Amino acid sequence: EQVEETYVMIKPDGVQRGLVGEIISRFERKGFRLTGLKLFQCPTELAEEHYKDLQSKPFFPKLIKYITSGPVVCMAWEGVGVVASARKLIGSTNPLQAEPGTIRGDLAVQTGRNVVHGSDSPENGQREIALWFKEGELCQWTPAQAPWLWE
Ligand code: YYY
Ligand code: MG
Repeated sequence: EQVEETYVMIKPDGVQRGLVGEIISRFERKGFRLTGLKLFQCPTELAEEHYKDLQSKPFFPKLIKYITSGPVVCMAWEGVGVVASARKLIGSTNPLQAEPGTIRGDLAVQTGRNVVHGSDSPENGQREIALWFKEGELCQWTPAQAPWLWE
């Protein structure tokens, strides 16, 4: 059982709509470990680097405009299975196809306004955390709940 890290980000629509507490709560209650958290106005170059695999897509310019249109909330979460689990909590890319009970299924209607990002692999989790956080912005700590969450 390999400990993984994932990068989760509340996009500008989530911040503008006042959903920050609601979204963080869902991850917090689940039982992974939070190792990084900040409100951040993303520069264009960083958004382009983050989404570089999508550079050739027709929606890329719109996506970069959206992600840089206001502050985002950057999070790093750690734990066994956290990458796939966070994607499940988030739901399908198109919110109309996302299951009820997921963040996108409960809180969004359009792919272009789907309120939250989650890394799609452990490799991308590490890559994205290194991209969005500086050294010294991440905390290794032991939650008081640890023995009640992890055997
Ligand atoms: O990982 P996830 O966010 O679920 O989807 P990706 O395929 O990685 O696309 C990233 C991002 O791009 C998506 O959350 C919204 C946007 N997007 C879009 O605006 N239009 C599409 N047809 C596909 C993706
Ligand atoms: Mg993706």
